[in-house]
Amino acid sequence: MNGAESLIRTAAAAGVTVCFANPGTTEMPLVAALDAVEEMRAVLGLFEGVCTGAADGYARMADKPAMTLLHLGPGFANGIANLHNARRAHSPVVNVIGDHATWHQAADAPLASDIVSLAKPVSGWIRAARSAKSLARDMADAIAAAGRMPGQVATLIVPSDCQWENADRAAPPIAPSAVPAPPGDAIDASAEAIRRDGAKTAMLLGGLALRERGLRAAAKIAASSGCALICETFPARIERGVGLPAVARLPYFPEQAVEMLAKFQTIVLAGAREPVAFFGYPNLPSRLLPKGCSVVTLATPEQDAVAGLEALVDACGASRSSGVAPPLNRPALPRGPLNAFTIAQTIAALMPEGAIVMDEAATTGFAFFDVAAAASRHTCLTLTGGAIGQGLPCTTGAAIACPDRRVIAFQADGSAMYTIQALWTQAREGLNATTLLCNNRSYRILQVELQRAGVVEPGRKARSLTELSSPDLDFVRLSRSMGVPAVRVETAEALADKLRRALSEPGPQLIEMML
Ligand SMILES: Cc1ncc(C[n+]2csc(CCOP(=O)(O)OP(=O)(O)O)c2C)c(N)n1
Ligand SMILES: [Mg+2]
Repeated sequence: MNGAESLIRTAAAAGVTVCFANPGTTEMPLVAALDAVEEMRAVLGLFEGVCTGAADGYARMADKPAMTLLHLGPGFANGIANLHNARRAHSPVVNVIGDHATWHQAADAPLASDIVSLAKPVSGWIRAARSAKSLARDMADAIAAAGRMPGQVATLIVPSDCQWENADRAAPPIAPSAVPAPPGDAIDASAEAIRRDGAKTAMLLGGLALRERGLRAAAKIAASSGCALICETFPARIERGVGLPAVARLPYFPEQAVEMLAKFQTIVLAGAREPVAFFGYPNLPSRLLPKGCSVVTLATPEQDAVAGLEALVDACGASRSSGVAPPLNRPALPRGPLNAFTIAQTIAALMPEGAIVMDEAATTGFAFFDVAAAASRHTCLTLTGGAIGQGLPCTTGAAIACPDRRVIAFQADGSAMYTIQALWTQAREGLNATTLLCNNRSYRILQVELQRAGVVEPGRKARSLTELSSPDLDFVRLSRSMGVPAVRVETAEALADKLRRALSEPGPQLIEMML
């Protein structure tokens, strides 16, 4: 076998069985090797940001990495924004980037570039392969470095001669290092703070703390101590819905976040970082906690927050408290015009048990989190790193990771246009992905930010940079042209009708919601 085949066989043996690819000439031996390994699924993305965002969504749902296959520096660069989101999500992703043959690199051919420099800001692990014979081991190391959730982005650069020259065999899997449990004194300090400050304490939950086990443990602590439960503003993945403890979400705008946090004397961080404002604004703080508030770290995002919370249940003597949430009434179907509330209620009323909702709805999404607490059990994924264009790719990867679950992309229009070609991949792969497209014909959030900056009457140029009109986008035609059936709706009643139908049929569909 050649180096390429040894790499793909090594990946499959380690359980990495999906390759989101957009290859070129420097990856041809790897492309050919995919056919030699039955277990490896090859998924074409028509832009590298689709591949990297899909790998992120896959990792969040599968708790293991997929690989991407990308073309030299420029191809990789196209995928960086969604790798930035993956890094913020602590998602394990293995990038394999083809490069010029080792002996061709000195020639500085047109596609040559400094791939390592491009990879550094988004990768926790980087290696450039040196020979075909060591390539299998390089791949095993990359997969181990990427780890599980919480993991990291690992980037392996593979010159084409290392792919086509002879190799001996695949490498056996290397177990990723275990996610470290938080130290005992972190648990003691958290227990002491909660005992001391009771209802003046908030636990800020992030990462694995937002899975079912973490939420149930946190709910026991809250029930026994009176402490508040708040989740980070943009969780990578949170389990939600009827029967699960509800948590408040830290608001996006710093004024509102400061207000929510003002009454607390102590914050216990469980898998979350200390909260900071999303942006700096004149006269607003960077840190959001009130002056004098003490910060106790139970578990960092890199540590096992579930183990920390479960140990804290015992340390607080909360094991007999209830982690069971009181029943909530499922939202009723609304009537009338489409807006953030009627859309949120319709989705929450109709989404099936086990749905996965990727929320990149931006300003149309603000009502959804609270309303969806009363929906069927579901998983919510959000835009961890703020780099828009993640929603449709992440949906694609989540649908590949969970073929038996329905994935709903709750998707803003401007953000959709960055990676709209993910729809084609959804059609080609026959994924159960339903896109609910919020067409407000604008970068609405930027119009809000202009107002916040005191620009009451934006000028012609400022308006033109925040309006998505002239020409209007037609998402029904865009979607159909990529093989995804689509309809347009203008009322909550029509949305309910079309959504019910879309959710009952296999394969992807798009519903364009006119706001
Ligand atoms: C990669 C990237 N480019 C640009 C931005 C800046 N940005 C933030 S929100 C936004 C527009 C969002 O518009 P849309 O998705 O239509 O949502 P709406 O605000 O209309 O609800 C832009 C351009 C960003 N966050 N990330
Ligand atoms: Mg918009």
